[in-house]
Amino acid sequence: DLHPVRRALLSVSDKTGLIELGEALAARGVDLLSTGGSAKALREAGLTVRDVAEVTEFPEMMDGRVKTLHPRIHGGLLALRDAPEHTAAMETHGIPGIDLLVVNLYPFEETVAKGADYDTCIENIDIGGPAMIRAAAKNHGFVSVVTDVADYPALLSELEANDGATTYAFRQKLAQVAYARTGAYDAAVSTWMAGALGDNTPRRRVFAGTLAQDLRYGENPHQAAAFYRDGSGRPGVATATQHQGKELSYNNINDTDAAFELVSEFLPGDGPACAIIKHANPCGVAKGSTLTEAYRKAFDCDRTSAFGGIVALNMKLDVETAQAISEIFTEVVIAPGADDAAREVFARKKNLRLLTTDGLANAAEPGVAFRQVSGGILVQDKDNGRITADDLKVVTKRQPTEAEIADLLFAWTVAKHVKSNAIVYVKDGATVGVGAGQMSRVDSAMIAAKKSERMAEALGLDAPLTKGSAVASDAFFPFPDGLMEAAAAGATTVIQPGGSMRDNEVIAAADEAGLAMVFTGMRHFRH
Ligand code: 93A
Repeated sequence: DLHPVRRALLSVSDKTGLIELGEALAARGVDLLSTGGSAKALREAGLTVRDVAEVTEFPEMMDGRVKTLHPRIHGGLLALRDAPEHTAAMETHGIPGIDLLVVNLYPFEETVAKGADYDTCIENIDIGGPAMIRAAAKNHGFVSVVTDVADYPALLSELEANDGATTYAFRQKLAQVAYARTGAYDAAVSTWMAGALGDNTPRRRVFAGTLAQDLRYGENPHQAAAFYRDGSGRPGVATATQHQGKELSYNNINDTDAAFELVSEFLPGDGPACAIIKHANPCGVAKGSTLTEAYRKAFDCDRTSAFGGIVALNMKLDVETAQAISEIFTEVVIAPGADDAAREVFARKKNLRLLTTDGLANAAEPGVAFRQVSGGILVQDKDNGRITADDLKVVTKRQPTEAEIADLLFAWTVAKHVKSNAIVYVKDGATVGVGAGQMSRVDSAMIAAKKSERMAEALGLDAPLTKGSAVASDAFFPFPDGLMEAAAAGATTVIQPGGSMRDNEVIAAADEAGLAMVFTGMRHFRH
């Protein structure tokens, strides 16, 4: 299963390592074929190279759109070397056999990430490259195809170990990697085009990603894992700059994303806001007159859980807030920027990771969300639903006051980011109890209230902060029991979607308890 490498075609956009590779191949007596820019670079390094144009007897034309798309090239990649008919065709038509193809594609993903205009992105769609890669990969019985600069050393070791040949297993693995590359490439084009068209429907969508990082492990140490960038350039954990601390783990990335997506709901124009996340759920979210106040209020929701948490801020981190955060152990802080003085404070905290982003994520922006199930993938619109006071329908006798409405909307926004069943108590622009992920809404209401009681004890308060609070439920109360649980905890206003068969019973119970309740007409399940 050994196949000797006698001729190589090198056609690369990213010229990293090209000269060294060309030299190593030439030293093995490999014949070099190459396209315009790659050939030029190799020649300038003193190597002997044959132009593809010389083989095809066609010049590279149409701004390079047609260079390698020719039977003399594709025949050389596709011919079965052990089929007499194929070798005869090579002979008749002057087709040189190509044993090694080294290609990396026009940098489409990078061009999109740079925010290039439509025509520039289109021009950066590589056609000839993927065609050659797919041809060579199909013919891996004979041809080696290298699509990643990082694989050059492995190729050279393989040639070294096999006296200038490659093994079948090696070529087969390269082929598998090659199809992953062309698949991801076209997926990136399709995803970009959907965005350019403003078409965000989940139908006919495909996942596209480029490897950002191999992770040490996944959710647990026995699970291997990797992190991919989707190429959207959206501000967030995938595109953030890490200033200090060790590498983010799988769980860190997941939690940092949850924190940043939540805090991005609060535009800086509406004042400072902070979200603290544990296990993908908020354990404290608050607005404040300063960032420090927002952090402290968020922290006071559930100090126990906030330990080792992930903090997201909606504004540039300042020194005072950095000092406040430094008082306990925090895994990650993510913010749209950080003052130098704030960074100095963190520099003393070796284990803390500081990430800065280029602005907040646009919470209203449409997007697609993927989830894997056994044997399939679920695709849906990202939940970018948002409401304002105008969308609320008061269903009780008592009308909420303006201040109460502000807390209701805040609670509702937080509930959107809490795993269902979600119950969120809010007072004065800060969560005071979060009930997440319970199978029963009553239990979520009860757990959140219990936690608030415990926090009140720790803070030395006379009564839990749920007293006089606003409560949000991510989905309707199917029965009055969940609502009664919240009322028992001291909630005085309620926000929920409405739409239950028993809305009348629930509204009657709210009136009985003297609550003001509003319906949103929108649900925020999050599983
Ligand atoms: O415009 S293309 O799609 N048409 C082609 O026939 C073709 N052949 C190779 N682009 C083509 N390539 C790409 O050119 C390769 O995939 C590689 O990315 C690039 C190398 O060009 P140069 O050697 O001129 O820098």
